[in-house]
Amino acid sequence: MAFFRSVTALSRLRSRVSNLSNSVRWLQMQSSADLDLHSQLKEMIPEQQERLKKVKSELGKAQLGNITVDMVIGGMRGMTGLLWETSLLDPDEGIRFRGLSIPECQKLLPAAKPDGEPLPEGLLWLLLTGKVPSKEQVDGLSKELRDRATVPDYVYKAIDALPVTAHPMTQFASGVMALQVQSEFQEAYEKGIHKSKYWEPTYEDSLNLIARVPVVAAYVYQRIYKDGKIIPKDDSLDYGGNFSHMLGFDDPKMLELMRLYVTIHSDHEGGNVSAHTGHLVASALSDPYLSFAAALNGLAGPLHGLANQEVLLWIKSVVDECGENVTTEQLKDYVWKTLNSGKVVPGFGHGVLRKTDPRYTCQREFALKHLPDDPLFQLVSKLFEVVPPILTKLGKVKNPWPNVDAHSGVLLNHFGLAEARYYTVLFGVSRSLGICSQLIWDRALGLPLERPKSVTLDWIEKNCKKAA
Ligand code: NMX
Ligand code: MLT
Repeated sequence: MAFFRSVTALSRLRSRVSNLSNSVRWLQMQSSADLDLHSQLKEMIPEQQERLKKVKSELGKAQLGNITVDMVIGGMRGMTGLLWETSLLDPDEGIRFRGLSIPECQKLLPAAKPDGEPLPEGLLWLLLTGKVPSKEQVDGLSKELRDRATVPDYVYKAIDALPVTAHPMTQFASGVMALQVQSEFQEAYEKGIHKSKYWEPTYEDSLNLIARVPVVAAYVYQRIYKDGKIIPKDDSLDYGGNFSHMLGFDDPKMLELMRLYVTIHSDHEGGNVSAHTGHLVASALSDPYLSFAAALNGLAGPLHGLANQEVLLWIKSVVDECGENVTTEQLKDYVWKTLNSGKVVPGFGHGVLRKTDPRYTCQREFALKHLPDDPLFQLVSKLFEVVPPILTKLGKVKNPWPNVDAHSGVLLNHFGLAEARYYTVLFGVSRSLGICSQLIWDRALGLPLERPKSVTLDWIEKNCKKAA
């Protein structure tokens, strides 16, 4: 019997491993002897350029679906129109970063400690190369990012020129624009760089930008909410850990939360507002700073990244009105009150996802492990039960389930980062990893200017009657 049990267990394990290895079959686990990130990319680019050429010549005329008037009027929902290499979103399963789901990333990417959360640098390596890095490679990249993390004085002065009451995203995006002064791409372009070399200064700008945005973001936090003093980086810490440290939070659990946070918010394929904006602006050969600042301005909208701010403010308004021990009935009434006043329930719904966002699920697991008794976490859990049936009842909401933003605020709040208006800045820091990784590939593959065709209502009325 014991023999059969162990055979069954072994075959279950084998099938789990083979499922995992199927989804990552093209990924390579790497040894510390492998090349550094820049050299790896240099080696990969000619292969990928050939691959793109082949796809164009062999599959260029393949149809990817019909474009309907509904799609044109309805925010291009369901219309495939972008090439985005770093991640792909499945409506039911959620995001896969270069083929790896979030639980797979948690298993495979190097962590700061045993069984810890993935290091965002490891994810950056994965996004850029499609390969899972070794711990040594990730440590090397952590150091490289720390070495690049020097922010010129005029960036702080540009932020200081704004009233301290300006929204944190306005201050952050202004800081990113000020970083642009050091763009190597812009300088190289002005000197006449050959287009085959565009990716090199784009890589430099991108790594510098990724390294510097946590410093700028931390300054914005200190300026608005603390005494305005800069907390210097700690050379013993990784990217996510250092970001938490520069914000003034050194609890080891908060460091782990920040690693998870930066990893899971980094990329969500190409069509979301921030990624798409970054890609569009970059397609005009705008440098990574200009492109990323534009992306941030999209992220700052309440239907996109600002939803994380809206969620915590909304949860706090529930507590203000009904108290922490709000009953299910009170909660239902509050949700209906929100809907009846013409507002959305923040943190629920999605343009593509049709199930609970796995980024919500992994944050819930983090909460169950580290803060199961937190009253706001318990409220978030209650909302998971109460909100979806109500949204379903409305009859028009395509996805009643919670998204990434429904959960992040209560985790940050638990560790003392309670200033909800700041939350989208954290999302923005993380998104630099995804947007910049794809931007380097845009340049390496020589992707063209983005310029879709638009039409007028007149045009639709005149030309679509027959088709209808
Ligand atoms: N609360 C109330 N109404 C909603 C919600 C919601 N959470 N989600 C969708 N609807 C409404 C939506 O406003 C639309 O109404 P109308 O026809 O009157 O304009 C209708 O349902 C159909 O919308 P969908 O096709 O289901 O969703 P769509 O793809 O247009 O929008 C979101 C997706 C994410 C913008 C939408 O679900 C929403 O507004 N959610 C709340 C805000 C939010 O959490 N955003 C964060 C998304 C994740 N992120 O980080 O970016
Ligand atoms: C994102 O992470 O960008 C959001 O979930 C929105 C989206 O994917 O459209």
